[in-house]
Amino acid sequence: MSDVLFPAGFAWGTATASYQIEGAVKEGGRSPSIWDTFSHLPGRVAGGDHGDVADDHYNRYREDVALLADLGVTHYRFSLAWPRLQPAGRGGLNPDGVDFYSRLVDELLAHDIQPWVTLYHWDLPQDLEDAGGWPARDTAYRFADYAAAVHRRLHDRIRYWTTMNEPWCSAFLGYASGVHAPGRTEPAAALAAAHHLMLGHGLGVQAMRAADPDASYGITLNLTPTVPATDSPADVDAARRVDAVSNRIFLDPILRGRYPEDLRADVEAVSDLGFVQDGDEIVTGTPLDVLGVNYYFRAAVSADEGSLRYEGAPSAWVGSEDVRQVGTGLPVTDMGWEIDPTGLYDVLTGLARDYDPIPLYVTENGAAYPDVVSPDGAVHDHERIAFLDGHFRAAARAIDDGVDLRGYFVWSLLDNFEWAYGYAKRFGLVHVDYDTQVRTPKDSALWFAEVTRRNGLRGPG
Ligand code: IFM
Repeated sequence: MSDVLFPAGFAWGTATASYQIEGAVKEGGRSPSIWDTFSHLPGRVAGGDHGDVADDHYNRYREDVALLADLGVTHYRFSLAWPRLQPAGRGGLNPDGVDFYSRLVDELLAHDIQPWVTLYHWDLPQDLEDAGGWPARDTAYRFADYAAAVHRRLHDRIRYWTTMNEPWCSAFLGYASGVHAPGRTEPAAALAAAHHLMLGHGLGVQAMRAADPDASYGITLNLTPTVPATDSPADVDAARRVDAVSNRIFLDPILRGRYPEDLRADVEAVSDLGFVQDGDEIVTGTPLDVLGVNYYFRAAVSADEGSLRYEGAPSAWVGSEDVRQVGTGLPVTDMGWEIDPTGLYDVLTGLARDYDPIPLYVTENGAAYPDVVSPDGAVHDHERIAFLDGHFRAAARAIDDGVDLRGYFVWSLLDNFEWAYGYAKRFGLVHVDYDTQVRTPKDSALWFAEVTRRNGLRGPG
């Protein structure tokens, strides 16, 4: 039986985000972000953890690029810290911030690795939150200015630009359930935040494309295939509603230039979406070159009293607070997320079926496990290898079935600050000892290097 091979030129990479790895929160003129503030509030992050030091990537980026080179990746996806580049969230850029990313980019290019940047991965300058945050329309304009200014300085060497990472999390975990920074629990504000994230995205793409039409522009969405727990009409409708407020609330304004009608009805009691001004949906629907897909799990949902998804926190599913997520009995990762590679296949083929053609990249997929360094000095993370192997095969099946999938980024290069879970959850291909900052490539890193080298997997799909 033949091996599973990916198309020639397929992009293999790993992904990280600034606040999760950089540390150095007070170095080089960086200002506080909402995550600095939030993580230092008592009880918000497990273990009282914060990103003050994280992986100290700011000072160790050369070592980390060498690790990437050992993985044989063609691309590296990382995010730019807005508070490092434009500390006040407006005005001129901070030369030290530009210099840091410029050095990182040069180091990557020297190793023949293409930089793939995300302009916003959740670290909003605190000054902008103080001025209203994402629920305030002005933040969209601030983002577009920031995007244009950074692009001006770095587009000569960065050819792949992503505006936002997972705006669903920024809007609904940040402003509805409050389990992420800034920790607000205001459902109507969360809907406004979602809109302004998309508005900022569209304005940012327009500004960057005007300056350089030849680079690649896109956005990354976390997409969660949602299925009813039973075939009862109530559960079937719950799945439709959660799909609307999780997936289509972004997919439709971005890929079709209009909000889904059923979503408008679902959230009516919370908001009339009066913040959507004439012409906004043309901006959110600004044409893109790629769509980034982050996939972790499928959600089975049931209509019930009160969402149990985020224990103790209000529901992130605005307008569908009666819906809860239920287990289906599949094995789970250390996050408690069910392992379901067919969900990735369904997301990719569903996009190809339901929307106009657009090149797709899996910009994140990976798994947390409680990895330890063994007495032999290695990290034997066989569960992660099995997880990735299953998901890579699902992606290959989607390509075979006609999906225009161009690349795959594993989350994550390094163990890092996993937001409200702090350092308790390890997603890295490379283990990090947070006391010593020693990096140890896990068995999955060695296995992944073999995948990138052969551009595929041993054995049939
Ligand atoms: O760590 C996060 C990342 O920042 C965004 N996507 C999901 C990952 C795992 O939770």
